[in-house]
This record gives sequence, structure tokens and C-alpha cells, in this order.
Amino acid sequence: MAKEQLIQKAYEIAKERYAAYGVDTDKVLQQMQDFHLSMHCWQADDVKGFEVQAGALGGGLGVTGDCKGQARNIDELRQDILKAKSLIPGSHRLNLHEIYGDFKGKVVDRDEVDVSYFQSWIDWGKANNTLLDFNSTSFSHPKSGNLSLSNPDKGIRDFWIEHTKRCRDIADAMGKAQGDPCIMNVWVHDGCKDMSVNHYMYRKFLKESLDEIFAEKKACMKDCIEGKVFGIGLESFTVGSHDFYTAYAAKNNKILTIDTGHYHPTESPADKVSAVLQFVPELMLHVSRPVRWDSDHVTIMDDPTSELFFEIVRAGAIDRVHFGLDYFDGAINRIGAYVIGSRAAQKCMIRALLEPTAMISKMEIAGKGFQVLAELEEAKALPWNAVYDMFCLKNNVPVGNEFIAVIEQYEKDVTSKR
Ligand code: RNT
Ligand code: ZN
Repeated sequence: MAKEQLIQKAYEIAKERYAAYGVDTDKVLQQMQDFHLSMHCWQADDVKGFEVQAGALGGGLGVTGDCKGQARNIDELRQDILKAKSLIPGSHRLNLHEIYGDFKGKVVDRDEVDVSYFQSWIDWGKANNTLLDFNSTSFSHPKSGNLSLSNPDKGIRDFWIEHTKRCRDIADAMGKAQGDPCIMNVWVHDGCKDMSVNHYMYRKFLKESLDEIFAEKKACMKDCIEGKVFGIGLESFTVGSHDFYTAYAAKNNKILTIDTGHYHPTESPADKVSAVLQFVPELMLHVSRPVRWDSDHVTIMDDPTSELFFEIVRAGAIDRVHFGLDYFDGAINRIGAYVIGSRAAQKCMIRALLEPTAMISKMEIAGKGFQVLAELEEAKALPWNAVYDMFCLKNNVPVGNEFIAVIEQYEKDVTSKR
């Protein structure tokens, strides 16, 4: 039987199996079509960006691996992103960092940047049906040091305040041009390597800087703020801790960013969804895979990621969550890394959408503990993969492992020649 017919047949069977649980797979396919990832531009080039004056990667971030084929300029990065997108079903956003501006060989310092350096991105987004998100960049700069927005030196603080304000203007212009809010993330690396007695002071400065940055209301962009446990070289203290940003977001109605790599290894990011969504308007996700620490390995369909998506769907909160990815692996084919991670996130989502939650919820409320556990176990093995295959087929992208050969060919023709 031809592969297409096989997929069709498997889908029909899956549809019947799920219908018995009161789950409509056709509806799930439609929901998947409306589920947009925000792909992080920085996997393509190991977080280097295009500043003419670019220095080494800083802010406690690190990329390991020396797989050939890193994007070296804006054209290569765009080409790689489009290649990856052609292998991922559905339509997806692109998440840019400020250092990925189109600087055209000009030295543009972070406090001088404006939307003109992103006009070609806005045009590219329009031409390629890709909505843009944005990030200010506080790392990899001579003024980054260990402290940016919380630096006791007012001059340095003001420099980063100016940068972040300008980034908000850029995000707002992007949002306006694309007719859809641009989600702008603020993550700063600020922290201390060793013992410090000025924790309160640093956090007060960070709060005041953020207040100043966010003072101006913007119509076409939304702010999100991201905390972290620690960064390399800044192990003893993180100014922007989770408590700090959760409190700030709750008080100021900001979107909280949950980076799945940013918690203690036994802490569950999934469990935060139903807690913080009682108090913050929306969430931004940075889906990543922390192997023993915030290692930013490629996202896979592992238990923590699955649980995160289940929690979002069970909370009825899909429309309150922005689904960004955030990992960087230089050890394997970078386009492959995009495709694996994006498809894994989609698989987590499709499994969550296919869960017979309504049925199980009734059992739980009726106190049927054994039945709940049994149904959750059974649901793991229902034929969700047949629905995902159908989703790929409907979107004219390779089904199953077919994408591997396409990436191998691209590696042969394009990335290996860089
Ligand atoms: C760092 C944060 C942050 C960055 C990107 C590049 O630990 O996760 O989101 O990864 O901004
Ligand atoms: Zn992140």
C-alpha cells in the first residue's frame, strides 16, 4: 500500500479509537493548525548574531559542539530557517534577538539601535508568512559585565535601560507592521559569582530599571520577563530570580517567561502553569532540555516537556501561552536540531489535545482514583502518532523520518560548504 494511503488508513482507525473516548481528532487537527511555535533564531548560529563589533558569547551562556554549517550571515540564517520551516507542519513565528539586526556592515551600539535595522526582517516576515517576536540582548557586549540593568553604576544602568526601551520600540513597530502583537522577552544575566552583601540593592536597581523601561504603554507589543536559577560564572546570586520576576509580573500584569531549563533539576516547570496563571495574564515558554543543568539540549518529547503541554491544555490556557523554543546545540546539524525540537513540541501538544481529559476529570471528581490512573496510562498508548502523521501529510511536509534525508541533502549541498 502506498504510504499516503497507509497514513490515511491509520488515521481513520485512530479517529474511531479516540471517538470512543469522546475525543474528536478532526478538531484536534484544526487546533494543531492554529498552534504556532516561536522558533528561536539563535540555534542557527550558536547565539552569535550579526553585530560588526561582536565579541565572544557572554552572560553565562555557552554553546558546545563544532558541527560544520553554522549560519555566518543574515542570508544564510534566513535560508536555514526557511529550510527548517519547510520540514515542520503548520505556520510558525520567528523569535529574533537584537543582535540579529541587519546592520549592513555598520557598527551600531546597543543604545543606538532602531527599527531601521529590522526593516528587512519585517519585509522577510511578510514575504515568508512569518510573524516576529523579539528579545533585548544584554550579553556579549563590553558593558555587559556581571550586572546590566542592576548595575550600581548609573551610567551602565542607563545604557541598558536605553537599549531595552529601544528594543520595545522595535518590537512595537514589528507588531504594528505584522498586525499581530510582537512578544518581547527581557532576560538579563545579572548576578554574582561569589558572596555578596548587596542583594537587596541589586534587586532594587533591577526593579527600578524595569519600571522605567515599561513606563511607556505600547499598543502592538507585549512584554515578558524571564528569571533563572543561575548562569555560568554567576553561580552565587541571580538578581532576576524566579521569585523576583513572578512577583514583578503579578504586580505589573506582565507575561512571565518559563524557560524549562531554568529551574532546580527536580523542580517541575509544568506545575507552575496552573499556579502563576492565577495571577499573571499570560505565559511565554522557552522550551528547552536541561541535561543535569541548563544545558540547552535540543527539545525532545520527554516527560517534563509532555507534562508541561498537558498542564497548559488541561488548564484551558492555550490562548494564554506563547510557545517559544530556546536551546542551542552546536554538536549536531543545526537545521536538524530545529526540526527535531519543533516537531517534539508539536507531538507534546497533540498528545495533550488528544487526552480524554473531560472523561478523566469526571472520574477524578467522582473519587475514582484507580480508574483515573488506569485511563492516564492507557492514554499514553493511544494512536496519537497516526494523528500527527496525518497532520504532517495535510501540511505537505515529510511524514515520520523522511525529513532526515532532506536535511542530509541540504547538508551536502549547502551547510557543509560553509
Ligand atoms: C538564558 C535565557 C535566554 C537566552 C536567550 C538567548 O539562560 O534562557 O532566554 O537563552 O535569550
Ligand atoms: Zn530562555
